[in-house]
Amino acid sequence: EKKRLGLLVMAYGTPTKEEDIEPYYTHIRHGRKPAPEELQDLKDRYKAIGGVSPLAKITEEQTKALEAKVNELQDEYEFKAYIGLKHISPFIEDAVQQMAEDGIKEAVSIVLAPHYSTFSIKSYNERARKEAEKHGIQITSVESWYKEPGFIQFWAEGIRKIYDAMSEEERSKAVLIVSAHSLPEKILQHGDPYADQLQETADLIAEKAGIVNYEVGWQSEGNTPDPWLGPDVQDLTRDLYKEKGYRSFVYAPVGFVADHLEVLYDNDYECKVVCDELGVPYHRPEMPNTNPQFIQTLAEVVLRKVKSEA
Ligand code: FEC
Repeated sequence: EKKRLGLLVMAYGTPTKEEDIEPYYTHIRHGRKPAPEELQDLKDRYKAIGGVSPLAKITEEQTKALEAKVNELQDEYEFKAYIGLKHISPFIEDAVQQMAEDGIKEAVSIVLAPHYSTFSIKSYNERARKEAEKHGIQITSVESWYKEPGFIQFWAEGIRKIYDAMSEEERSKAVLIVSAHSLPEKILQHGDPYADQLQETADLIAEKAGIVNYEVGWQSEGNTPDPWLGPDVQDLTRDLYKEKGYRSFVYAPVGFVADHLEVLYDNDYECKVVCDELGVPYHRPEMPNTNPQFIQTLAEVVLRKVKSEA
């Protein structure tokens, strides 16, 4: 008889219909309603990527694929997956509650974001742990998985493909910009590893892909008065063009794992606008989504966590 384990897969979440955009945005802003023009701006961005974000569907597909993979790779445990979202229903708490109703006593959790930060992974994990405690569920949480060889390999291959398709002339003037979602700079005062983890990811990917010219950048920063981690990828693009003479730009938003607003708009539209302005090619490798090598990597991370606790 296999042992039953809950697999809590946590992700950011996205509105699936227009009327959900306001409550979603309000939740992201810790309960402060956005001003009408802020809300309109967000609605316009969703419109620009086709109305709704593909993220909800991709999170579901990733979760299903991960559940199947962890069950396929071993025969000691029977995993049942639950999606718990940060900013929209089903919330993390809903997922844990559902586990309790299903009689789950032990669970493992993973966040669909590679880098640890007090602002992101820590808050996901704490919400899961708090709710699990209420129900007497024992939960262990993966904290980060940004340097998994399979993950590095995934990005290196996508990047390599782009560079291999370039003319020699283009390749010699190309630069790789490795990025993640910006966070308020104040996280650094508390020793947050987020920025170092992104740098390490960039170093590992560049080495694996054999890319010498690469830079780390930050994207999608919030609309608040306090300073955010920089340089912003758009400013960085202009600076690299001017100061280092690069004439082809390859963007690897490695802090994300799916096609969604922050990639389809902030990279594919906003960064591309800057590239068009400068008259240089814009490139972006595919996102992990349900790539089998990527799902296999996440499955191995989950199983390793379970075995280390057993
Ligand atoms: O709907 C979609 O397709 C996109 C979903 C989405 C992902 C995502 C990932 C991250 N965020 C992180 C931090 C912040 C901080 C703020 C913030 C604001 C927004 C807004 C939207 C949004 N985020 Fe997000 N983020 C996604 C969507 N995010 C929409 C609000 C409008 C805007 O600023 O663009 C600022 C909050 C504030 O105002 O105080 C901070 C981090 C990640 C990557 C890790 C993760 O996935 O959890 C960190 C996907």
